[in-house]
Amino acid sequence: MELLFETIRQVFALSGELTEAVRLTEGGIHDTYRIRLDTGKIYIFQKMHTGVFRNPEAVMQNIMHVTAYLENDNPEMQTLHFYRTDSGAYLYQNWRVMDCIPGRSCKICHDLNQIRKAGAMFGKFQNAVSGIDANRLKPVISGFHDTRNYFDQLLNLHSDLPEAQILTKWQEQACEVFDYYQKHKNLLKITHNDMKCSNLLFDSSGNPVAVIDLDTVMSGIPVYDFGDAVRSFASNTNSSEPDLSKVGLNLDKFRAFASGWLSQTEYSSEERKLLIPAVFSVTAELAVRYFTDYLQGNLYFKTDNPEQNLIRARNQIRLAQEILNHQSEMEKSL
Ligand code: GN1
Ligand code: MG
Repeated sequence: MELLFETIRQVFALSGELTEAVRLTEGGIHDTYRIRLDTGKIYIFQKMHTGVFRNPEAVMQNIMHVTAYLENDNPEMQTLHFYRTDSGAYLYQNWRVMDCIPGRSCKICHDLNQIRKAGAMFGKFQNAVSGIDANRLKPVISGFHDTRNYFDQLLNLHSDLPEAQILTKWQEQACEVFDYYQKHKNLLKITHNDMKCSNLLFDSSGNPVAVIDLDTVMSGIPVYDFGDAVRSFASNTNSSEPDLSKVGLNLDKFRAFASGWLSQTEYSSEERKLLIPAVFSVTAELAVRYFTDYLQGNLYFKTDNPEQNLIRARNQIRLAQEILNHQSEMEKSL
């Protein structure tokens, strides 16, 4: 590995000697390393999963457009900075290099004040990117939040496991928000599409500093970003927790996140009604995605063992059930 990192360092013309390489395991798709050079500078070296992102060049073009837009429109917002090779490319054998933004991410967050600030930061991000002309960004994973398609794919696998039965029963309810946006395509906007807790960096005082992971910034369903963020911020556990008795939705966390989010975003009354249903839709969709990947041999999400995607699916099924149980309380507190 060290030889490869040294090649990448040279290809991207980074000066200094490599002193430390640490594998980061939070991301579920790419291979990611934090690289320290003797100049004191710290970089992220990341190999893109081209089975998931079939056109990594298009991903980088999108990111360049998004970061340039943010730097111009919201200069106070820190964003990602990628390096180019001598020939001007952002990729070398599907590896890319970016500055490591100082800050820490969390898989689960318990401080309500921090969660409220996170809601405001993510809301501000959504507000900012929604101004990008959708024609400028390529759909780098087609049907990425096509909830109906994920459910149809699962049905086609004819699984008789209990998880398949629960999920199938939920299909129509889970697809309501997606179907609404299919009928009102003018409401689709540029969104983050992966607005989970760990895609926000915080400083040591718990203030959010930057939204990271811009790979899937493209046209999407605005309320799904809210749903995804609530799914991860308001959960009692992270999605790998196997003990289902611990899995649940914390309403205080939900209220904290939602108040921050709504301080930065605006919706028509019609769209606002979809915010809470979207929390269920995105969670059920992710359960289907994990479960389908398990049934198909774990080709999409990174796993440490063959059962991990099944454990994740069960966790998200339980969380989706908890979301349904608390739906009216969430509605009331919006
Ligand atoms: C994946 O790679 P990562 O961890 O940022 C996935 C998201 C899921 C998330 C669940 C391109 O994101 O859709 O919500 O895992 N990204 C892709 O943790 O499929
Ligand atoms: Mg991602």
